[in-house]
Amino acid sequence: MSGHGRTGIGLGRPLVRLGEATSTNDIGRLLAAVGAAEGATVVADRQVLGRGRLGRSWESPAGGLWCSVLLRPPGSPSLALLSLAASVAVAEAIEAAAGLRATLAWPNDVMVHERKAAGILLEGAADALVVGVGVNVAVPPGALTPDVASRAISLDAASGRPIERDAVLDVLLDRLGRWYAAWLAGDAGVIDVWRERDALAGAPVVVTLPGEVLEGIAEGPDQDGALRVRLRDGRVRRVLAGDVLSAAAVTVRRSR
Ligand code: BT5
Repeated sequence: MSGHGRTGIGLGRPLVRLGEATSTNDIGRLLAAVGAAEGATVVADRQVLGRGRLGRSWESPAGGLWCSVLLRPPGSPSLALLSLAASVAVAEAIEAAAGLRATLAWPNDVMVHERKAAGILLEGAADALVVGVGVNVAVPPGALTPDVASRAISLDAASGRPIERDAVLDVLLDRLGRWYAAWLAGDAGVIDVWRERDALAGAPVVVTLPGEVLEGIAEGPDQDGALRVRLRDGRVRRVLAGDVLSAAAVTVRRSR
């Protein structure tokens, strides 16, 4: 059974609403440290130090959904698969709340009209996990730096109608609760659902790893959540962590 049918784990209680935070993941980690229950959620109108992966920053002006959810899975589980499950939950939430088709770019970009609508940052916090989700719900392009604005998209602009941040949050917590329950139960069905949304399947990609750059064709995630990249000589490399960009995106960047 996949996360679609399963009864979800209730998330979003308590719900802490802040006007401003450094990063909602910071608050999520604090909640973890003081023993808050699984499902505790923080949402901020703005983040002044929003972060992405690998030390990158996440621009978080007013109008977006910037939130973090505390999870307390038992044992030491596979975070790669949980990260994919969270991406699927975000894509489904965007579709349900805004009526937009959302695709996924490994490991955790959620794309609408081939631009980044949302990102996910999973962090360990003592004996807990914090799932940070950023969605450009109603972020005016002028509120982002030009470089980010040129690759980002907001749900209201993409759908041509106003979208409520809390409507996205409600459905996100529901979808995340279902996919989290499926993942806890060892259900690897999320891989197939992820693959149905894969924006990069069959596309030429450039993968930047520490000390190495791979060029090849993306073949989607394997059963462990690692990205399979077919190199020119036919060999397949599994990529566990790194940056994946479509070759087209890299060409655009190089031509500047
Ligand atoms: C991510 O990182 O995509 C994870 C973003 C997670 C943000 C949430 S918001 C709530 C919680 N609290 C936090 O502090 N973080 C989480 P990564 O794959 O590393 O992508 C980062 C890159 O996305 C940046 O280097 C920019 O190029 C781009 N970017 C920054 N802000 C953006 C935005 N608002 N919309 C689209 N792209 C953005």
